[in-house]
Amino acid sequence: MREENEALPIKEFYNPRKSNYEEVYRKSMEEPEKFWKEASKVVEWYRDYDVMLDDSNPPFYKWFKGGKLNVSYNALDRHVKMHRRNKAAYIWVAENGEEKIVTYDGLLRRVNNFARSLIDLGMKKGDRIIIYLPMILEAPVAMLACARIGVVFSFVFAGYGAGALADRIKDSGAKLIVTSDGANRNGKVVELKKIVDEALEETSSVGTVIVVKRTGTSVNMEEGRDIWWHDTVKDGQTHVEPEWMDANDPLYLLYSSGTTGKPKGVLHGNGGYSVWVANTLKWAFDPQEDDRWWCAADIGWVTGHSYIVFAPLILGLTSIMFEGAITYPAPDRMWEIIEKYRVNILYTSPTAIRTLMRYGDRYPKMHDLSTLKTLGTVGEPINPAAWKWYYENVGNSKCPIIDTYWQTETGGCMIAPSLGLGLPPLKPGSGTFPMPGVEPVVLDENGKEVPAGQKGYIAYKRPWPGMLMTLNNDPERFKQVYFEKYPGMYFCADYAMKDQDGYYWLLGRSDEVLNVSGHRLGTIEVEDALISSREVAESAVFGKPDSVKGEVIVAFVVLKDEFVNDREVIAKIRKNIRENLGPIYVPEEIHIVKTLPKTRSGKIMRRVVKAVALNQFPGDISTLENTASVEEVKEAIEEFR
Ligand code: 6R9
Repeated sequence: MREENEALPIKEFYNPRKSNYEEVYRKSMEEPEKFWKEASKVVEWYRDYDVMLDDSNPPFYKWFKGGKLNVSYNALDRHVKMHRRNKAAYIWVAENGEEKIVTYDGLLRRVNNFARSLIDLGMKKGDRIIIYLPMILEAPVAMLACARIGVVFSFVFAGYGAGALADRIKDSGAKLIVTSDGANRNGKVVELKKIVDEALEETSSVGTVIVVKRTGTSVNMEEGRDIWWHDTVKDGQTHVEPEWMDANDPLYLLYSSGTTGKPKGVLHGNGGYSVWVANTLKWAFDPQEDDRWWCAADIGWVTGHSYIVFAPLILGLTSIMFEGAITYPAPDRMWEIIEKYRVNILYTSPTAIRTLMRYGDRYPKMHDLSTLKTLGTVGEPINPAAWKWYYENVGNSKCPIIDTYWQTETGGCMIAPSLGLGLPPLKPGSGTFPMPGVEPVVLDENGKEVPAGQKGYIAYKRPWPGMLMTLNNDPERFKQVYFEKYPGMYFCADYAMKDQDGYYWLLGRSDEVLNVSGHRLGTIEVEDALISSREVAESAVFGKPDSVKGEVIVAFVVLKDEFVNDREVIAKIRKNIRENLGPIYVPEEIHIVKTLPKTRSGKIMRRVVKAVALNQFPGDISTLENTASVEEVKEAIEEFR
């Protein structure tokens, strides 16, 4: 399946300064007490912990029990006291190109001022609020202000609609919402406040709505409920004493991406989570004091929480924070930002890379990308063709690609090359090895470890500090979803393979498995093969019930621009798969569409394609970005019949 491995030399990015990955990893496995004592010093504790890990009530593990700290103190005050007072915490770039630089001192001031407002509005430790904001500075300010006073926030991505927002308000029991009048997206305005108003019609817990003026869109302000941020938050110098939180007090609640049924309210804590995100950023990316770090995710997703807000601030880094879309106003937006702000480390997703790749090599070539040292990806398996394009055209064949595998539930990276500890030779498409403290295992259906080179389910044999504490309102589901399949282990619901050299290959979700003539095939394998065809940009594959074979494979593909008029294109794609994967993998049907249904975080919603194509109920589509794509899928199927 990953045929391009052979053609690509395995790159040696040996980092002689740091060549102790094996030693560090071994220590984390054999002497965890010592290891975590050291690693936990990445944050400053108000009170040291007594017990590294209380595992007396599995799977409700308590890391760093007895320890007290405050995450906003660690993200801000600590740096202001040291030499980073005037260092930029964020270089914020608006969609229209406007920029703002906020220093650590400036960010602390803003956080204190907003924390004061929250207190004045009656918010106190343990209360829940919703943050529904676009990529503006008020987003990290609000998150950190909550962390400062012990309010648990749930950030709802600003691309969600009213129904999804209402579900999250209800499940979280939020008392207050922070939002904005509107959000800029692709040159248009999304009326966020209006969506909040709609959601609030269905819910009853929210008493206050704080509205940031961002787009100047006219909004309805309900007397006694809605207040403007600029009227409420005084821009003075106020000090709000950090609330010293127990390591296992909750920090935030984040609903995980809706690829299955009802969203899960993943709850992360203060201690373990902050130790985990800061260390994993250091281990995986090795950022230096003066580096400019750009995690190009949206703050509304876990990647943004961990690697735009908490980890980089705890480490005292300078981050780029970008409001807009990477292809607006032109497909070179990302490259333009890298050149203009001399970005050193870029962390983005395979979807973004494939999107930009579709526009061709000339866009990255228009810009000086020579400041880049390291490139990262996250969110889905990266197919070798995209890896190669990223490596050659963006990194100029000199930047290692840090492919980070993790989940909302894991808090931070779990499997990724450790640049900070001595990078291993890279294999395109493999996340390489586990982070220190992570003990993965690839198992068969019955919990038996599968031999090297064989595919199985990935699970973790021991808890790690960044793991979710529970699911909101649903401890039973927490136990059942993650700990029932393999008792005593965390089940990821992903397929993986460990190769002869010990490298991990993540092969997609196990919950979308195909069974063709008794062979179990991963949708990702077929999709990888499809997008490795010269002609194909994106694809979604699923199984259709078949009376003879059990299931047959159906594929929906988006073609690269230059192939849209090629009459032979389907035959070529078929041939490519047959040659690469074998005849059993050749889709029975291949439909060409212009776009595929995606979640707002860019994940293709295979489940929706399948349901629409099979004329079934598509389930929850609240996370769907482009509804027009659904019509296209329908039309393609009708035409076929
Ligand atoms: C961080 C994030 C988690 C799911 C996960 C897996 C897929 C993420 C990946 C990857 C292969 C990678 N995934 N990173 N698969 N290689 N580097 O994306 O969290 O939105 O919760 O998604 O994404 O299937 O289980 P989340």
